[in-house]
Amino acid sequence: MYKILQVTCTENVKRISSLFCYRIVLLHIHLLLHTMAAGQDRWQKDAADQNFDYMFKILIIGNSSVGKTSFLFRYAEDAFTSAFVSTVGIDFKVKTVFRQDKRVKLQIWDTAGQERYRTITTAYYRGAMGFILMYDVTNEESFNSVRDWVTQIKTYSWDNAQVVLVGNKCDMEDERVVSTERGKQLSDQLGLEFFETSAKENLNVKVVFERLVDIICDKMSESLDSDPSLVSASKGTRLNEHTSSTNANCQC
Ligand SMILES: Nc1nc2c(ncn2[C@@H]2O[C@H](COP(=O)(O)OP(=O)(O)O)[C@@H](O)[C@H]2O)c(=O)[nH]1
Ligand SMILES: [Mg+2]
Repeated sequence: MYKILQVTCTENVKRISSLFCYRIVLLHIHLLLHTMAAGQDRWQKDAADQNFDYMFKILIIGNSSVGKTSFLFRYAEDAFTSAFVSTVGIDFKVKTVFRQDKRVKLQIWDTAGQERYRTITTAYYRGAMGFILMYDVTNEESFNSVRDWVTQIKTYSWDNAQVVLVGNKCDMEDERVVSTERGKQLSDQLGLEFFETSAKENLNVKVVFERLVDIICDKMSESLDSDPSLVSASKGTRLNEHTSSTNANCQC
């Protein structure tokens, strides 16, 4: 009798736990679909807004927890939260900047968890014209990963993609392990522009985006000067189709 009761109990526990697991899986699928639907909606809304001269896709990459989401949040919403909330799903924000009378629409993509496994897909890199490659000045490992991230960019993005190196969390002076000099030295070796920033204290955040836009514009002008067919032919360029030929000579 005791044995029968025990078996029944065990089976019930199994049934309940499998039901519980099933519900968790359903919840995850629901969340994923919701995130994708939200992304899709935004895509459609953004695509409909044609009021810009150029559109640049920018990616923020770097190890997990260096501050990518906070950096984007600070730039797009002018806010900061110290709570660590792991990025879920696909996320991007759109911000329009004005550079020398040109409306430049930035579509800024935040890595969504994949950075932990360094499995950011080619689809994510496709069409990106600029990268903000971020490390954390209080985290040696994130600094040591910078070269790997550069390799990823070289492998998956188009040749003209522009990159700036960013050492974030420069407000945490007491916990700093990567000096400004080492950051500068690495950026020189890699041929990248370099900034130290703080998403928390809002230091250099806007500067980084604006500088990256300027670098992309300069590169576009250079490419056009040498070969005007380059811009329309390049797979990564996301110029507005309605952009006139005079506009295409970005005067940023
Ligand atoms: N002190 C300080 N903390 C930061 C800064 N940027 C991000 N953080 C914190 O670092 C943690 C990870 O940030 P998060 O943006 O989620 O990193 P991500 O994984 O690269 O997206 C969070 O607790 C943030 O509040 C910064 O500039 N200064
Ligand atoms: Mg994040």
